[in-house]
Amino acid sequence: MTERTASVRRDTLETRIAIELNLDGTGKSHLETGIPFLDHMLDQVARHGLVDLDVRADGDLHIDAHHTVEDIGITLGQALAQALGDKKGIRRYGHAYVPLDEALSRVVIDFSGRPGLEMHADFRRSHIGDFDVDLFHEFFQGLVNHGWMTLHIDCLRGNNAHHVAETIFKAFGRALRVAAEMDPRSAGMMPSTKGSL
Ligand SMILES: [Mn+2]
Repeated sequence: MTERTASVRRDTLETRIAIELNLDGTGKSHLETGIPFLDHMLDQVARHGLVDLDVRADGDLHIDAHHTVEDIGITLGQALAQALGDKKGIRRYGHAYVPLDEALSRVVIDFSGRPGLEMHADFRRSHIGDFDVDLFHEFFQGLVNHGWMTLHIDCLRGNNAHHVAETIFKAFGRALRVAAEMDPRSAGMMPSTKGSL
């Protein structure tokens, strides 16, 4: 099997992001985004997605975390698209339910070739530590726009905002693992009657 890896650098006047991704990894991560809570969430994606993920960001955090979080989403989307290549032989769809104590989230992925995000998660706090919960939507919007994927995120219940966020990122990792996995039964076929994704 050819290596399904990506290396993406994205520099703007607001942020400089570098991401290395291996879809067929073992869950190793090296995360230096400058935003500890985002590092904690990306660590969940790597571990539960069994992808190797290296993310380094140097963003304008003196303003706030908005540009950096959004641009990491964009760059990770680009890395996913690059690593997936022509998508021949992948499962394409993946979903997962992940609980953490009282919180439960469901994430459904389709590497459809079309950007689309449905995110339904109510947070009972505006911030987790100093992390603004609005930024989760910015992250996933950037990710789907550049990863050419349909993503449905539903937090079904949960009180604790840290738990809610963690179930979303863990479920995303699990769903990613399934959707991006090579299906041994597919014989390298494109998982679409259209012939391309
Ligand atoms: Mn945690």
